[in-house]
Amino acid sequence: MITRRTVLIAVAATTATLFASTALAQDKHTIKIVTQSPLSGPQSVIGEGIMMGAQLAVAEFGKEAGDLGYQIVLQPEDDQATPNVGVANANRILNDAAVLGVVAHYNSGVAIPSSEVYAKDNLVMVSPAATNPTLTEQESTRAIANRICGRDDIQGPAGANFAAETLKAKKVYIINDKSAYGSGIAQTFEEAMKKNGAEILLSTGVDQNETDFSSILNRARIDKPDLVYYGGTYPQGGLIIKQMRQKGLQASFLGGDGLDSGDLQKIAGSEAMTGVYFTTTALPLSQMKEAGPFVDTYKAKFSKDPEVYSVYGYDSAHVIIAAITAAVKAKNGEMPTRAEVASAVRQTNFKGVTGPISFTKKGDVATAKYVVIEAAKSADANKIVKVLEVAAPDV
Ligand code: ABU
Repeated sequence: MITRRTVLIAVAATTATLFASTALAQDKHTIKIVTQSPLSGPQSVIGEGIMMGAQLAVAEFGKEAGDLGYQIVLQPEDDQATPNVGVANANRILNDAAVLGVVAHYNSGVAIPSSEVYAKDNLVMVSPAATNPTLTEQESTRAIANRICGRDDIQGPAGANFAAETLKAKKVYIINDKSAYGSGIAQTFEEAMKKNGAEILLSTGVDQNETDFSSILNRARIDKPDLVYYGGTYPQGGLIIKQMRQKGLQASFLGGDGLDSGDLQKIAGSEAMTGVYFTTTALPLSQMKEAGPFVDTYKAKFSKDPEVYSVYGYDSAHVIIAAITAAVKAKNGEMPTRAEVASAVRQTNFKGVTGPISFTKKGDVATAKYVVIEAAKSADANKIVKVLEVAAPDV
């Protein structure tokens, strides 16, 4: 039977709930997600793209945590594609208790030492693009280091198989930028090319700030390699392509996903792009089935086209936001610890825009795509030559 007393208790309870949720809305706990990527310097086009992708994810997926009383905010940091800067930022970030996850880094050479810092306090990182195997092979960072892209111990040999089988490359020049990424992928490419019976005429490193490749390319005019392979990123790769063609070298040019930027053609010049190929761990956005709404929202918000790694920044942030939300729910609304968020990230199992996302025990995405691209005069017209889907090694 409903009595006056029952009604009063019900009204009081409703008022208390309303009051509590209003107070919650006015005084939400802040949880920070940091992006660390190059926001200045030659690789800033990619770094900004990753940061902007993460920004969209926070706007879109932060609402559920908001309903639970937590406001998720994004804190962008500039690692300048430089290991020392990434590590210094990582140490500062680690001291901010509000930070529960990091979308980082673009560069493997920055990701690997920075991950050692994050691991000191179980701060989880999800990399959109760092492909050097060491990132997920080192025991010391096993609990916190994750990536949603592929690995160079698969990407390098995939490039070598394409070079041998399709380009029929027999005499090869290999240049790397001495970074963890560039030297690592060049090494896996070289080993696979030797197994394929190719002759390596030159294998050498160049400083990352080098802009004049005359001495190598003058030698190539005499040696006449049929392929130049480059391990490094698009700002320097674009210059090598441009200078090759200026010197009349028509050899094919091949590199890894460090070349996967709309700026490659802008730097090399569209007329230099014949015979240019790269492997990457991402389908072009135009071919990614679920990317339409992401691309439209990105263009509307930032008035520019996304880079392919922008959507990997978006999915990386989505992984962390979903893990934070799940960890808050698991604790009945209490603030989760960093270790609990790291553990929840490893339980991820959803379909991102980039594809299905779940992680191996090492933190690699369970299955990654490896794509061979024939670069066209403009990035919009790049052609897919081959797509492989390969399960991550998890021994
Ligand atoms: N994977 C593309 C280039 C970034 C890096 O791994 O260093």
